Amino acid sequence: MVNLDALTYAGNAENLADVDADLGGKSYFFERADIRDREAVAAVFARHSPDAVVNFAAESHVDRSILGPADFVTTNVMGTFSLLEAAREAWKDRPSGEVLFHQVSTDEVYGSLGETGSFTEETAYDPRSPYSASKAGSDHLVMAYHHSYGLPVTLSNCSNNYGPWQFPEKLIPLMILNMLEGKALPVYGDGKNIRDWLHVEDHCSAIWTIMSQGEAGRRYNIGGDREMENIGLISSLIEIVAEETGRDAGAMRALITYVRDRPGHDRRYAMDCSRLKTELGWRREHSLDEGLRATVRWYLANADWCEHVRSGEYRHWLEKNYGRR
Ligand code: TDX
Repeated sequence: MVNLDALTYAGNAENLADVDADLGGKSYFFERADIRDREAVAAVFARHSPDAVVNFAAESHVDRSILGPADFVTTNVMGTFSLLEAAREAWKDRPSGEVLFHQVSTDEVYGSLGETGSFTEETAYDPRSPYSASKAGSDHLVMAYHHSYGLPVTLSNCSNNYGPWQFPEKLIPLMILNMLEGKALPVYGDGKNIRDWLHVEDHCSAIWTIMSQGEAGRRYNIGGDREMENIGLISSLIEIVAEETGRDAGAMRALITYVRDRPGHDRRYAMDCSRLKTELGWRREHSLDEGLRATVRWYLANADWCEHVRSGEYRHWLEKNYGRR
């Protein structure tokens, strides 16, 4: 397995230090490179001759995309393009059953839902943030490479992930760490936006299921069937942190601070995952209640990691994002 990563602000070599110690140089290889760099990507293909590519690489944070869209367009669109070109060239003589390009995407490309309904794989793309527009663009390129060049591809659109190792700009780790530090818990708008939450390990098992059993040229929705209003989720986290640490839940509730809404904030996402469940038999393993508790415990047990990732750049970002709200 080759891990190609540019290690930008949210990347951290420490996350895979254990894997590197056990398997590095044998069945695991780390390549520091930027997917926008076509020569570097081609060189990685030449060195390792991969049979499959899983494109996890992306600028992924919606608020960052609103403040500075350029990296989203270049990394997500042009970066995916350079991976596709490398795969097309490297695999031109390979039968389609032997190689696969899997594109990891998001529910956000489908736009925003009202109070009812859910996104299916037939829902038309309607992205509304620079982030989701850049993911939509890259998804279209992936499908175009399938139709135009016969590249074997699969694509997955997943709902919000949570779990260990998540960079604390995302809602759940940000809230946990701010609770532990007695800092304000910034809730955008009225706190009633709805997200569907899935544990990262369930996301990975779904991707593996699609790669091993899915049909080339097809997209698959992935979700947790677990919709929550943001404010409800934050309240659950407060209860869990109180139980796990003995801190006063009332004092943490007093930290909730309603701030100006995210511009263009999508109201609700919900995924219809029946294709993945009925055709490929996938099921999630983690319930949200158990997964959130395990996540809180992980952040409590990994204070050093939290300190390392909350770098100077990260503090600067928090000032920029929340300073104007
Ligand atoms: O401080 C906050 N306060 C707040 O109310 C933050 C960081 C978020 N929110 C709200 C905005 C969203 O409604 O919480 C919800 C979740 O926010 P994020 O963690 O920023 O996730 P979201 O915007 O929903 O997008 C995430 O899920 C889909 C990922 O960042 C995307 O990469 C993924 O595609």
